[in-house]
Amino acid sequence: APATDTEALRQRALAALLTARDRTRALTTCVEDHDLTAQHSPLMSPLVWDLAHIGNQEEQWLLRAVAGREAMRPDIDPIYDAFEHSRAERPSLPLLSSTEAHSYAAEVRGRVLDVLERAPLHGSPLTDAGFAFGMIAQHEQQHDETMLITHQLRRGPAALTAAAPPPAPGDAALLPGEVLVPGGPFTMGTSAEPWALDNERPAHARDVPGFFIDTVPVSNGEYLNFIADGGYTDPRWWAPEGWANLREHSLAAPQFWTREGGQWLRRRFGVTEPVPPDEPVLHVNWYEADAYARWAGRRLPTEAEWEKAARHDPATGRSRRYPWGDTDPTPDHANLGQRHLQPAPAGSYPAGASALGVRQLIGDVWEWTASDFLPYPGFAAFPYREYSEVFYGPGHKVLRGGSFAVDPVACRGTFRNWDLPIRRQIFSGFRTARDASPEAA
Ligand code: AVJ
Ligand code: FE
Repeated sequence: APATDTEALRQRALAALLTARDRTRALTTCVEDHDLTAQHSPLMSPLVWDLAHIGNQEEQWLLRAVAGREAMRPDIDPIYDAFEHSRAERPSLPLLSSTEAHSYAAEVRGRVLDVLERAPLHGSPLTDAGFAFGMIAQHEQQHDETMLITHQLRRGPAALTAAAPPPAPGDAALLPGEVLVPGGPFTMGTSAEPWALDNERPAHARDVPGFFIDTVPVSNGEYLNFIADGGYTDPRWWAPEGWANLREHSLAAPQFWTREGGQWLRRRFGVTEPVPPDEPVLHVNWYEADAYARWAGRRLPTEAEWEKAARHDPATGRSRRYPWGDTDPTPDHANLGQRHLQPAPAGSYPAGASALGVRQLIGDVWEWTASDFLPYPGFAAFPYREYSEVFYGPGHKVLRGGSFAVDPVACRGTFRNWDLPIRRQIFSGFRTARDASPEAA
């Protein structure tokens, strides 16, 4: 590769690593030590586990795999291997203390910066275009989202400093309710995006018949109509497993909602407020999204439909990197990066609209799709099976688009997230779709 390209890649990798560490530091220094080592929910690790795991993954991939260094602390590898111990059992492991975890992560990072200065960013699949550095920046940012979820589950007064609310949309009331996506093939996935993870690859043609998709994510106001219409008391809207889960846990509204004096309130990062009707609904599981869609006479979009709505440009026939085009996200395009600790009102970010006029596909809330998490034709696990391959199958549903908690480095039109259909502590919402009649399509 020409030297200038290599220098630009090095700068990009450096910036991505530094941005991730700034966020990690903010999330792990705003609470007292006991809040770092406590388990705030059996669904989550103690924050101090995420912190040392971030350092341990960085050590394994950038110091050992890329630079061939010896293990710094081989004794702690099993403690920070996500497959050895469930989240629920992590508090009982001999974890590094918060001081030790901070200094371990800092020590690893210091050595990584030396490696990055000299590493050839080409000549091996792991380092081509700085992939391993980009992968580790994405890994850290994914755990920064995980840690933000832990903060949301934590009881007590707010720990994170209040962020400015996102900008209100000007023209939301004028938007059409849905957008027609014409039928035909489009290119799904990518073979060109240098830091795309294994499950996004390779690019391949997918034929998607015409369909209509909501212009904006489903709002709290719309979701309240479902609740008021008895949505949580009528099994006819629910998949059987979703109904069983609802009964077992007495679900009656999204997570973090409570009803007081005839009004719905929701708690967010230690603050309780009336549910804002114009915000996209958040903290619903796949079954809730599926039931709402059925109640509304619609359905969830498939993963391929979601990606076609986000990337397909009918004027050129090609797929864009992002809904708005091929340029990296700016604050005008989307609500990303924990800049605002909440989704923007439905209809925001006109500059982020897709070629067909669909809004807020990137940022704000992760969007449940109808699809199971499955490999694309030609998939090859890289660089490790445990990132994607071991999760493929009918147990996990795909989420797309990223939330306000996702950093731009870990978000693009092809990025795939997945979770169990009962999960709702994640920053999940959804939009609905319907088939187009043959004439319309
Ligand atoms: C892609 C969000 C499902 O958190 O389990 C972090 C990301 N993988 N460390 C997860 C991940 C390994 C992953 N998700
Ligand atoms: Fe991890």
